[in-house]
This record gives sequence, C-alpha cells and structure tokens, in this order.
Amino acid sequence: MILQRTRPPLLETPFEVFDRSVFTPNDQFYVRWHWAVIPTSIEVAKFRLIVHGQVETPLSLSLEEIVGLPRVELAAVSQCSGNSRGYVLPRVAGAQWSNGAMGNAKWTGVRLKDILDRAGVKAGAVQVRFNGLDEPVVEGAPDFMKSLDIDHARDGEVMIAYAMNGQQLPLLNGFPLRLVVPGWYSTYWVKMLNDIEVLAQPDSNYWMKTAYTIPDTPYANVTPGQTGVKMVPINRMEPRSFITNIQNGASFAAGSPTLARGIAFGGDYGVAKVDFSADGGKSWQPAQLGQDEGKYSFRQWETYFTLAAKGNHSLMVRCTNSKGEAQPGNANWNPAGFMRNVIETTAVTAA
Ligand SMILES: Nc1nc2c(c(=O)[nH]1)N[C@H]1C(S)=C(S)[C@@H](COP(=O)(O)O)O[C@H]1N2
Ligand SMILES: [Mo]
Repeated sequence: MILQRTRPPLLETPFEVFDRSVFTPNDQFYVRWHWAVIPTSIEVAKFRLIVHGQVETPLSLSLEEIVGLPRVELAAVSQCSGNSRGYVLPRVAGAQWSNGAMGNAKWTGVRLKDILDRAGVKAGAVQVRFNGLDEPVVEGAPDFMKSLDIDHARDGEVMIAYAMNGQQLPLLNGFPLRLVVPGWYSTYWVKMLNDIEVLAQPDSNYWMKTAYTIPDTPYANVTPGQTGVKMVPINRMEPRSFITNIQNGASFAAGSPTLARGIAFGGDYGVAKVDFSADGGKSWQPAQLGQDEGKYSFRQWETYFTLAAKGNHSLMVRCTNSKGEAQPGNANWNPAGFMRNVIETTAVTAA
C-alpha cells in the first residue's frame, strides 16, 4: 500500500494491483478515515446496530440477527470522491491521491430496505442517516455521518455489508458492518455502521451540508475563483477507464502489434463500451470487454494496437456507460478536486 497518512489512516492501492484482477484484494483495498478515534477491536457478541427516529419499532440488532436475514451479493466499485485529486490543476488541498483511491469487491450482506421495513418507516420520513463507531479527536468537532433520501435508502440495492470478497470486512474497511451504496461515491459507504436514524427533515450535519458538496454543474466543473455557484451534496459516480498494463514512458517496437488492457466502470450505470486510441484521440477503436460482473463492477477490457511511426505517441482510453454518458476530453475542476473522470492519456514511444 502507498501510505498517504497514518492518523487517521489513508492508504492507497498501488496501481499495478488493478492489472491483476477486476476484484481488488481486501489487503490491498484503499483505506480512508476522517477521524483518528477508531476502535481497534470489536466485541462481536455485544455489538448492536440500532435503528431509530421516524420508525414504528426502534430496533437493536445483533450481528447474529443480521446475518440471519435474507442474504444479497453484489459487485460494486467503491471510489473516494477525491480519487485522482493529485492530478487536478490548478492544484487543490486534500489528500493527494493518485488513481488508487478506488477498488472493486463482491459485497455480501442484507438489504437496507429489509431492515427499514422491519422497523416500519413512518409517514413523513425524508432521509436516513448513517453513523459509525469512529469519533472526532477533539470535542465539538462533527462526528462523521452521511444521509440518503428515503426512496434511495429503500431502493432494494443499498446494502448493509458484512463481507467483502467472501471474507469478513477488514477492520480498516469497516468491520463488522458497512453501508454499500452502489454507483455512488464511497463517502456514503459508512463504515463500522452501528446507528441508523430515520429523519423527518433533510440532514444538515457538516458532512452533508458543508463537506462533500459539489457545484451543481455538468461534471461538477467550475472556473477557479468562480463564486456564486449552487452547491449540492456529491452523489452518483461517472464513467472512468484506465490502461493497467502500460506505464507512462513505455517504449515499443514500431510496426508490431501490442496488447493494451485495463479496467473500466460506468459509474451508476453499466459499461456499454470502451474505446481505445493510439493517436491521441484522433481515431478510436472498440476494445473487447471481459466478463460482466454486474453493472456496478469494474469490467476488464483489452485490444491490440500498432504504432507505425517511430517517435512519441499518446494512448487514450474512453468508457461510455449504458446511459450513453462518456468520459470528457477536458478535465473538470472544482475547489475540492472531486469527481475527476477525464479521458486518461499514457505517453509512450515507438523505437
Ligand atoms: N465511519 C466512517 N465511514 C466512512 C468514512 C469515515 O471517515 N468514517 N469515510 C468515507 C469515505 S470518504 C470513503 S472514501 C470510504 C473509504 O472506504 P474504505 O476505507 O473501505 O476504502 O469510507 C467512507 N466511510
Ligand atoms: Mo472519500
């Protein structure tokens, strides 16, 4: 792992990991926490998930009870809103991630809907707020909490996961329970989840109202210094794709076919196609897609290309999702460095 920070822990996945499999191994999955007061052990028999607020029957569920509910499984990409922030120009404050603040796993757990139905959501509920066991380091600082609209929370896809790639969640990734919000940025995927509150009014806590907000513009894009922009909570992800087997500066023999391969994901929709360019975006060829692990998963792609002329070349890869949304040719910019999804360029030479 690439150590970005120790307290609270920020660990980045080394990029070569994404070339090996569409599933990111648990012990190489990126780690991000906001506060450094994080339990280092959990007493499984004593742990309870409570459900309260605008419900008929408040619940206090043991892990045994939760594991006994109908089980669901889903492959989904978890990506930090600030993934790739280190490439944002002009530069912005925040963790200077390369492209490794993302990962794909098979999540196993229970539907959030099933738990909310059990508690019986009352009329007038508008949002559901999620809180975990981690705490701020100083008194008065805002506890990390995130909320979803009630209809989203009850869509049958949002999941409370207890396993990741067939194993119990690692402590750093949220043992014993974490929220999984397919297609949405990972800031909503609350770890060490132990408290669910159904709210009668929109959540105005710091982590919804102030932090993790984006300009309400296409690609959350603004001009540096621009003011008076309407801000909204960050939400769904957009398509991205990467070459995983060729690094910047690689050199190839001119005139011979070379394999390019990588990963793509469609954001909140599946991958419809991946196109590849060996001439800096002047012409594009379709790449072959690998096995479909579900619309929220990484999808592998590969193609062959030939660099006819000796010299410098730019390789590019572009994902289009099943909603018809493609990666843009120009990088977006916003003050937090969120939602980067520009078409990636890899500079290579032919000799
Ligand atoms: N309890 C809790 N859950 C949290 C956070 C946090 O600080 N505390 N950070 C969120 C953010 S911003 C990200 S990017 C993901 C990171 O998940 P991971 O560490 O499993 O990769 O966790 C989310 N869930
Ligand atoms: Mo994040």
